[in-house]
Amino acid sequence: MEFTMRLLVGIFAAACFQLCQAKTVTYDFNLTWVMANPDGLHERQVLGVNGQWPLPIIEVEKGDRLVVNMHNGLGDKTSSIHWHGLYQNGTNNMDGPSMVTQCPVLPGYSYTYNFTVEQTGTYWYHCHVDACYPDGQRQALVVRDKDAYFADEIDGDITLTMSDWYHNMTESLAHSFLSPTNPDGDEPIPNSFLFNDAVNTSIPVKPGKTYMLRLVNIGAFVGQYFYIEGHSFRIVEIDGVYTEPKEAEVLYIAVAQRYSILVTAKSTTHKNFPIVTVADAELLDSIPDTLKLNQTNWLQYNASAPHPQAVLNITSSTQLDPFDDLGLYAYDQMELLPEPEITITVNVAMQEASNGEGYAYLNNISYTKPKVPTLYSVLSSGSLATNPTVYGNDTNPYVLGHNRIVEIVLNNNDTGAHPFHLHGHNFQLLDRFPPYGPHFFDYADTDYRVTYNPNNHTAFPKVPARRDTFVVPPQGYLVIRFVADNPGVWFFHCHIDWHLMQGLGMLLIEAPLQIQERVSIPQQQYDLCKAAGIPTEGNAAGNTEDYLDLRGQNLQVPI
Ligand SMILES: *[C@@H]1O[C@H](CO)[C@@H](O)[C@H](O)[C@H]1NC(C)=O
Ligand SMILES: *[C@@H]1O[C@H](CO)[C@@H](O)[C@H](O)[C@H]1NC(C)=O
Ligand SMILES: *[C@@H]1O[C@H](CO)[C@@H](O)[C@H](O)[C@H]1NC(C)=O
Ligand SMILES: *[C@@H]1O[C@H](CO)[C@@H](O)[C@H](O)[C@H]1NC(C)=O
Ligand SMILES: *[C@@H]1O[C@H](CO)[C@@H](O)[C@H](O)[C@H]1NC(C)=O
Ligand SMILES: *[C@@H]1O[C@H](CO)[C@@H](O)[C@H](O)[C@H]1NC(C)=O
Ligand SMILES: *[C@@H]1O[C@H](CO)[C@@H](O)[C@H](O)[C@H]1NC(C)=O
Ligand SMILES: *[C@@H]1O[C@H](CO)[C@@H](O)[C@H](O)[C@H]1NC(C)=O
Ligand SMILES: *[C@@H]1O[C@H](CO)[C@@H](O)[C@H](O)[C@H]1NC(C)=O
Ligand SMILES: *[C@@H]1O[C@H](CO)[C@@H](O)[C@H](O)[C@H]1NC(C)=O
Ligand SMILES: *[C@@H]1O[C@H](CO)[C@@H](O)[C@H](O)[C@H]1NC(C)=O
Ligand SMILES: *[C@@H]1O[C@H](CO)[C@@H](O)[C@H](O)[C@H]1NC(C)=O
Ligand SMILES: [Cu+2]
Repeated sequence: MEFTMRLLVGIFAAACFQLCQAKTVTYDFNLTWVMANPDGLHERQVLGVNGQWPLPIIEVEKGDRLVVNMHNGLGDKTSSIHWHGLYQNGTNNMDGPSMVTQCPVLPGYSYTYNFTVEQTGTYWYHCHVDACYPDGQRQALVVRDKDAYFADEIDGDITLTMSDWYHNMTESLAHSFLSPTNPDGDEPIPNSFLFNDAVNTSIPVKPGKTYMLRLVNIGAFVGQYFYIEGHSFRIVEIDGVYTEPKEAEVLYIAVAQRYSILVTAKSTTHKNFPIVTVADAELLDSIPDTLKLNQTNWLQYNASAPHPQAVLNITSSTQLDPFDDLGLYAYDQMELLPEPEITITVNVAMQEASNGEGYAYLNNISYTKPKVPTLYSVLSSGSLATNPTVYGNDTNPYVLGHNRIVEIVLNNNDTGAHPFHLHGHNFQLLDRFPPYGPHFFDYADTDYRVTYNPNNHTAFPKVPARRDTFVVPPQGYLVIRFVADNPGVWFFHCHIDWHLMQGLGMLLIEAPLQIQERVSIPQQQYDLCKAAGIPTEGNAAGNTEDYLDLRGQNLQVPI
């Protein structure tokens, strides 16, 4: 009897802990231009919030409701916010990508993002309209977790961002990038690299203490190698998914990826140790003399001791040997999903179109925005919502049945690496070729490429790592799997912002009939479209009479 009572009290306490603790965290974000000079080399206009830049790191706890009232006070630019890595389960209209799940927010208009956070770990948020977030509208978002399996071990929790940085406005760079004067699609070369939106940053630590460092690449283009002189560390989280701890010395953090590591400080107070980031020079088509590829910041044990520059005993970033994320295991032991019910095989290619501009293609389609945000096409098309024709030819739509097991095979026909991101999910990492390590760039400078052969591949891990952004090697491939258990329209795209502008993306329209049951759009969000002259009903061509008649749809520039 007493035991039963205690059990009941226990159950009640556990339930209350979940319900009673959950709170609403509200931010009012007035987007405004502000001046900043984060690298000390050039002052420029940046996209700030309430007159401030860098943007605030958003902190919530699991179960919290996050409300962000975004007002566009920029005057001359549209905006939106994507909550990178958060599932938006039931709230697809809060996901943020313009013309996918909402209209772009015009200057003078507002959009209220309002959703619950049911995950834990390290995320980030950024603008998701064209040519926007490299101007500064991006920052980390942290979901704290007192119950993390390593929580008892850590004495401090520190968020560290890294990013490429341009001195020019993104729109001006985009204008010369997507132009007949640049048929090869050479990406703009950054002017510098930032660490916590600054340079020469010191991170104070106390001897003997253990810190969780949340590393987030909030850049638009360049991956970063990361290590700390004289220290190894344990990886415990990637992209919001706890991993079995793995000792590592060097990481490669592609744009949009997150790694949380545990670092135990030495028992010294005499020295400071360089935190070293080395830009992935393989991504850069040219390297100006003025560009500092490697950066030194410090794990600071003693503010009055010297802060030495890193001593790099390498001549190229390719000599660094980062930990292979395929070698991590999900801490929750979720096993390899069974054989897929839907397999999507896509080919990545970059090439010059007939107008002389360089575009990017998945199976020869360069993602081209529809006339109606795709989510609104789902909501207005009734039973035709399951027919991909509705969503247009060049949005590259795939309709996924509810709860189906989906496999995506990405064969890279390009000589560059690409970090691919899926909205609304994380996915299991099954295979990648070539693996991280000395052979990763083997096919970068050859005419030869390796495509995935389902009958001859490396054995898949039993308990795969999961994450939401995964790098496909030059002229190699990757294979991922997930369950379509989150009804919504989800973008799958390269996270190099320049490549997204070139069309390197496609749409997964997951369980459209369930979307119709679960998602409702507040009037404020429809009004916004009206102001922008964007229809909120109809197929990709804006046709509300015949959803299978796509005449007038937006089409890509002919190849
Ligand atoms: C950062 O440190 C370097 C090397 O000491 C120095 O040249 C540069 O001026 C510093 N920049 C800033 C903004 O402090
Ligand atoms: C946003 O900031 C701008 C510039 O400071 C100001 O003019 C405007 O009134 C603000 N709007 C809101 C809704 O706070
Ligand atoms: C956020 O959504 C919840 C649940 O739908 C609703 O109760 C609440 O009023 C909303 N808050 C705002 C500020 O819109
Ligand atoms: C970038 O800014 C510099 C200096 O203002 C200018 O000379 C250059 O043309 C700009 N480049 C682009 C692509 O906008
Ligand atoms: C590190 O930066 C310096 C100065 O930019 C450069 O000389 C050196 O080659 C760089 N090393 C690597 C590995 O990029
Ligand atoms: C910090 O460094 C300074 C300069 O090297 C040294 O004089 C001092 O003793 C150090 N402090 C501690 C607490 O080790
Ligand atoms: C650089 O030096 C470290 C420590 O001395 C060594 O472990 C590493 O192998 C060296 N790297 C290269 C590329 O020589
Ligand atoms: C793949 O790349 C080769 C060599 O660049 C090119 O000839 C071929 O057309 C490409 N194939 C596709 C499907 O993009
Ligand atoms: C893409 O186009 C190339 C050349 O026109 C063709 O050979 C190839 O089969 C196409 N690939 C797909 C997946 O449609
Ligand atoms: C769109 O795709 C359909 C079916 O694949 C095809 O019949 C049609 O010709 C395409 N339309 C255009 C304009 O490319
Ligand atoms: C399987 O793939 C490996 C590695 O690419 C290759 O060496 C081997 O020849 C392939 N075997 C068959 C039967 O195709
Ligand atoms: C979304 O919520 C449903 C329950 O409503 C759950 O079954 C599913 O696993 C969730 N999906 C994700 C990706 O969280
Ligand atoms: Cu890319």
